[in-house]
Amino acid sequence: MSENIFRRDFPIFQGNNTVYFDNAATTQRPVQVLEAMKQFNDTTNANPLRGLYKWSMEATEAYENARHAAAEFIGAEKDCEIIFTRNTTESLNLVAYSYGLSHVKAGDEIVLTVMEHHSNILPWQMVARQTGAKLVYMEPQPDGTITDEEIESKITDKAAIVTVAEVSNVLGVTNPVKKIAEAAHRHGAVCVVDGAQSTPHMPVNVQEIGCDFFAFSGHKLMGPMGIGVLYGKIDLLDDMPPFLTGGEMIEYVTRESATFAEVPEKFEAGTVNAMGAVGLSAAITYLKNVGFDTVMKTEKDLTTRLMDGLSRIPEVTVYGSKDPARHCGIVTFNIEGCHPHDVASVLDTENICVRAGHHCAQPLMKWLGVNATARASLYFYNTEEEVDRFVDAVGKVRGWLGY
Ligand code: C6P
Repeated sequence: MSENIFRRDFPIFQGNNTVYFDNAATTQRPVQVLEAMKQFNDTTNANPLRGLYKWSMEATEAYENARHAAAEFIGAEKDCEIIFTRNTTESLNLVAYSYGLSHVKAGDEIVLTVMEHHSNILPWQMVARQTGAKLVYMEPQPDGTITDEEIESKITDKAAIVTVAEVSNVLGVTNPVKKIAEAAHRHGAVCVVDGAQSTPHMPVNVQEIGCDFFAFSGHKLMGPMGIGVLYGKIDLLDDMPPFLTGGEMIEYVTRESATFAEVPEKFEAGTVNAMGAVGLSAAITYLKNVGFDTVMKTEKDLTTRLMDGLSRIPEVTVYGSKDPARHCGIVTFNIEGCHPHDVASVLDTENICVRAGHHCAQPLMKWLGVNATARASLYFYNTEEEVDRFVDAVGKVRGWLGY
């Protein structure tokens, strides 16, 4: 079996035999990311955007360089279209509270899919509740595909917002975001893409997609937790009210009122997460050096091996497409007669980490006709040996649980 040359970069994998198959929840961090953050901490740490002394100005420069790296990573036209947030959830809430509440009206429709993560459902439920708009759900085919007919029938002139995950965190399927953005614009709506699960696995270009907003998290692509990105088209961002207030997001403040700084500062209230941004930038560099060709090929090969293995266990049901290439390394399954929480706990005794539960996608669970599932999610640093250990252990779970 082939050696995975990237594993040696990850301190957490050294000196143990833990199989980490929960990469859709969060990824591990290579030493290059940790070192970039340590370097910032040890040489540059100061509050950015405020001080007129060397460290603060260097911290500002490091923070703005990270903004440029994020802009380049997703193909944004301008650096100022990148707003740093805490994570995808905060990015989506920013769009909902700021754009949503100021633009959506009673009778409008907010179109989304049943496979959205709760972080891309709850903010829109809030907008619908507060404005009198209606939520309209696009339904996938059994293999997870959103068809052209579904797009055309659900996105109409009533749509004000159309929002979709580029990759589902449960089915792993990639949604036709470009077609969905085009349909949204044809009907005068804006298109919001949740890129939490796509950015770690495939090249993304927001201008090619044509979306108006795009959200992702640093920790899902080997960066630190606590740093996320919201991309927005500058004309829309300029026109939006602030989401949170205070700190350097102001221009001028009187006792009664305030005027606000330009984008992106307008949306970055309080002290920013500069060390997180530096870590995210290092993660982007690391990911680029690995290369998306390698990421996608490794994930496809490992997923093929994993799905082949599971297909030989009669009691296992895998959800979504039968094609491993359409899973982005995410394989969601159940074992007949076993609760997924028991499956995850038993696998843990074999040092295998998978997630079990509703995966923050309860409307999708309902659509699948289950309460919960187990989920293995791979990344390019996983290996064939790990897949074989996982398949072997899954084959024994029923026996271990007394069947
Ligand atoms: N999904 C999972 O195990 P945050 O937590 O804000 O970084 O990301 C939220 C989020 C939004 N959209 C999608 C498609 C996601 O998958 C997630 C996070 C993790 O599936 C944790 S619940």
